Amino acid sequence: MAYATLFQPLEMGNETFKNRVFMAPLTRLRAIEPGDMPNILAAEYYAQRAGAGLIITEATQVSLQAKGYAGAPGLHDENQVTAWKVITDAVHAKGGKIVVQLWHTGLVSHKSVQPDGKAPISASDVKVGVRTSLRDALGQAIRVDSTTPRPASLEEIKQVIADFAQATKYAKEAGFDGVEIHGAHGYLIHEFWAEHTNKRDDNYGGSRENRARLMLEVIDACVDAWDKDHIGIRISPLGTFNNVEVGYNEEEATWLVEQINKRGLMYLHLSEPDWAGGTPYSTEFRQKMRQAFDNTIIAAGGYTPEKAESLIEAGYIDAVAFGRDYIANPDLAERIEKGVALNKQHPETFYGGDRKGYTDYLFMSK
Ligand code: STR
Repeated sequence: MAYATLFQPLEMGNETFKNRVFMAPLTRLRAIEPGDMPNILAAEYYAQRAGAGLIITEATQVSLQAKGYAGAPGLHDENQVTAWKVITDAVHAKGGKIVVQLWHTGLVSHKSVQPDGKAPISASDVKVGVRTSLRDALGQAIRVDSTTPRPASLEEIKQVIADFAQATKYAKEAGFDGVEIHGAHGYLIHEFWAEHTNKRDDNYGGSRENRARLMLEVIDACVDAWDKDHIGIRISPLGTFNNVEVGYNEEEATWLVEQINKRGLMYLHLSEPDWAGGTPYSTEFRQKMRQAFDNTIIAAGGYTPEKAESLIEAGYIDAVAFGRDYIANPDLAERIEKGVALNKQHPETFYGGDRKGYTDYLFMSK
């Protein structure tokens, strides 16, 4: 079972990536509080996975206000930059490449993790019925209903955009190979895009142009802060995760990707609906995505290597990102290439905890 394309190098931005088996962004909720510092174990965890063509980090806050989960790290102060530098150095020392995924969690947040104890911001005050993960007195992850959000003021929207730009500068300083904007899964940027959660009547709501404005302004600010060759974006068209997108609209999704395409970004990362039980993309929709976007398309969501290989060969995608398989297999790319069986996953250690289920999954025996 030799793969013809999965292990071909890929040109993206100004760089060459050694293969097309990428590590998807994976929240692990092991960051240190207070301070939202990546855990020192994260250097070992990511370095173990340096065989991936590209590592996309766990989603990382652009500000204190962006926080929604206890244990997700931030990239909004110099201490965090110093901590992330240890991680990027460890990955580079093993010949890997790593970008940081930046998010604002919007309505998924909870007032207890907000800097001012207020309700989290969103486009509007729509409650969608979603849960987040906080920590109890012993530091264990506990699931809690998110706080009903309040509409962001225009000043707060400006600040969010500035925070994404500043985090992008910090990412460069911390030695990352780029930045991925989290525009998917019902977090803040997606909440502005989705009609279900955006009831605004100003320039940020109503028409598709207005609902896309936050996403596109964030992209432009990040490109200004670094350059287009180091910025990618993840979106989840036709998905309904976190109860945000309601109803499929292929035409609007295609229009959005066309607007993103005008920015000439390093890549478009599509989180497909399959992983969360949604309807798989049709071939026609894949064709539309490919036509709308000129640069690299990364796909993720319940992929097998075989499916990835055939869609790369058909020309619809360029690379695949694996999530849960990368949690359980530090050497996933090497295993796929050699046809070696994968480790068993332990979902009870996905979120929170220590090295168990984090840095202790075994490598294949040589
Ligand atoms: C959804 C997709 C995404 O972009 C980021 C995350 C990270 C946190 C996850 C979340 C996920 C799914 C729902 C989870 C949450 C942590 C707690 C929450 C698993 C994968 C629940 O248990 C309801």
